[in-house]
Amino acid sequence: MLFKNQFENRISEAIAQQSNVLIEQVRQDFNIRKDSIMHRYKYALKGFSAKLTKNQVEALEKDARILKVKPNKLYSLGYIKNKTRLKSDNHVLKNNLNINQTIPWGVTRVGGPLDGTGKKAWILDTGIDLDHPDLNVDVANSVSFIATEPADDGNGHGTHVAGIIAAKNNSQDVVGVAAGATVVAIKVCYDESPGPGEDQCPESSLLNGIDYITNNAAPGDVVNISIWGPIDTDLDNAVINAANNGVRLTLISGNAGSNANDYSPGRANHSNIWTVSAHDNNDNFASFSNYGNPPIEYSNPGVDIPSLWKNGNTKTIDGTSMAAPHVAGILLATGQEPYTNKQVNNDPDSNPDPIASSEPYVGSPYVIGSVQNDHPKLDWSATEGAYEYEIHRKVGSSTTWGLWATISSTSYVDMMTSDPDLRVMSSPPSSPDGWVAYKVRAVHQDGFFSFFSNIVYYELSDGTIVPHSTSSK
Ligand SMILES: [Ca+2]
Ligand SMILES: [Ca+2]
Ligand SMILES: [Ca+2]
Ligand SMILES: [Ca+2]
Repeated sequence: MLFKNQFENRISEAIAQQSNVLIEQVRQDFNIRKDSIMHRYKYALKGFSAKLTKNQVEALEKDARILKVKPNKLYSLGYIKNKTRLKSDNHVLKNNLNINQTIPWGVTRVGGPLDGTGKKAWILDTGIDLDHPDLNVDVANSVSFIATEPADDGNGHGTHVAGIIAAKNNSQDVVGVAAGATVVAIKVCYDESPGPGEDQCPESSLLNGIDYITNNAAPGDVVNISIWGPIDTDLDNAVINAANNGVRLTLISGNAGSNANDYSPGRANHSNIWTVSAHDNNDNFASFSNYGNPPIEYSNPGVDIPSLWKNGNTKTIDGTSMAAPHVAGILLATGQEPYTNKQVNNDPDSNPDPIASSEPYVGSPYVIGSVQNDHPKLDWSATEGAYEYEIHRKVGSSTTWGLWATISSTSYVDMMTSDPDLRVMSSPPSSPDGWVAYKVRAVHQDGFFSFFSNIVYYELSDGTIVPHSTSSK
């Protein structure tokens, strides 16, 4: 049940209190029992959910204060439930991971692990394993909006999402993108599906979770919702209003392998909302992932993702559920919009989603050596994302590379090596430890480096300088 005059902007405690008064008036006017009211919404939307009789519904619909009365919808967790796995069985993985900490490929792919200490992520999900040894859980702020179940995760999905964002950097299990960040469990989904293939996250609980974080999350916090389902403009408006109140949210595109605009809440757009599709460890778009720009901002790792599980365990699963938390971790640890680090292959919408990362992609130069007026000359093509280039050099049999020059052009003649002493340092030269050797790397304007180029070295052969190039980069 939603009231007219929904919020469009920042909500004050006074306005929220007005909502409370309105809910109570309507409750009394229509003789709705107090214990029939399940959820009261006052920060992201204005209304309540309740068990109502048909007569109550019909009467409420005629009331001038009321915008609409509608039945509850069900939403899904965004992971692939029925995938067959051989070796990544829960216990096998658990044993392997307990010997040492594993750095999941997805964390590496997005430039992690980063330090998340002191940052906070709110996770609307099946709850979180509140005493998982690899997590810092804010138990005091954790809450369940599933009346019959506590915030402690009885499923595993919410703990998995929490681990991707914030697993501790220690000697066990996995490490998260924003390692050691604090996670808060907002339970909005039942532990178990009511039946095979059935959905387990009631919209009424989801709305209450969004309402709660709108009031409780602080600027800089991030909220992850790895839940998807049918189009619902009230759900869309709730996340947009949370975003209007300064909350940053990461959402999933969904797992139908179809248009993301057909699913809420991921279809909602706002500058504080990031909707995420999934790719595998070859940057190939995941076949199950929904697509479409908008609403999708980024693609991130969502196939074969190891993370934490209920009861102190670990598990490897797939889904756009696993992709969004990678963006949440970047937002949390860096406090800024992610960099783009290449883009996905085979995006079905032909508009390849950029891959979010804490580091920009900086293309490596490939250097071609030549000789100009008896001096070594280096040439390379301008590389993607490069601001300037560093030329590193070593001479003779030295094993030490040193920074030789920093330039913004893509061509360089080393006039200094006209020194005849340098020319006779090696006889005969052997690659790449010959007379003089060079390698180049690109520098992004924010200080990130590319990998080094191939090595170009020069030898003195019968009195002539001859360039050689290593074939590999
Ligand atoms: Ca760990
Ligand atoms: Ca969007
Ligand atoms: Ca536990
Ligand atoms: Ca796309």
